[in-house]
Amino acid sequence: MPPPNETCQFTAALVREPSARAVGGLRVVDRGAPDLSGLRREHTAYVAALQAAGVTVERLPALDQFPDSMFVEDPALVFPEGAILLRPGAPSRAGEAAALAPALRARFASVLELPPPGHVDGGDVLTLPDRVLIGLSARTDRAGAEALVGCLARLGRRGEVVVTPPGVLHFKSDCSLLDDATVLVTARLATAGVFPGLRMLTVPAGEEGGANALRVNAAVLAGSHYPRTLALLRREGYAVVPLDIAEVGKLDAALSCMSLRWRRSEPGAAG
Ligand code: CIR
Repeated sequence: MPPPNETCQFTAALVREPSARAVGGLRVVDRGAPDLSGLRREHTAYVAALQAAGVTVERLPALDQFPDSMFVEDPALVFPEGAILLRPGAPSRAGEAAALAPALRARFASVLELPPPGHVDGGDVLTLPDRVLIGLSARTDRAGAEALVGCLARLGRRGEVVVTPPGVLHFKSDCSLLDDATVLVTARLATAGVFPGLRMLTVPAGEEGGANALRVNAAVLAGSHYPRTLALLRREGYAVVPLDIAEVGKLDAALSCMSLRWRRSEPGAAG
């Protein structure tokens, strides 16, 4: 019997259209400049995959003043019980949380704000069934992570501060939750001891970028450029949906970062 999968059940998602300036987004690793029509094509296919998985997707308009704003996962966290506006760690992305605030306030009865002075990117935050991991990184500092533990407690969730492997942009660049009992991880994160009690599937060497997959209801969205990771997931019985992420990959992004996803808690509730 497949493991239970409550944590990756989603009914709703927010995405933001890529800006015409998205090609100027941040890049730590130079894999060449992305192509705007390719970014738009990949984003459109991603939205279609979320919809095919049973999610109602709402599209927010592009924001030209924030080239990276299509990566809507980084300025906020969302849960069935409420949302948290974060403080992204890259100066060029700092204003994205305020830009997202009206959309979240319209959809969630409770919207908390991460208090200053620390910083957290949503890409560093992995929600597990019983706790929320917050990876320290170049974008997420100790003050931000500890403040986030406080915000999570207000929503009834337990936060735990962990460390992102050196040289990795975001904690979730190296891992994803596949179901309530299983994480997909890179070898360098598998040895960090941060997933006690969970089964780990390790992506093959050379396919580290494949660790950022996205379980949505019955589907696992995964980068089509990682054939051995796709084979591993299929062997384990997951319903894999391969997606081209070559252009977003040039902006150090993959699959979790292009949406905020949540499960509407009960009929009639906000969100
Ligand atoms: C950045 O450096 O912030 C963007 N170019 C990529 C953000 C990707 N976000 C994510 O993986 N959560």
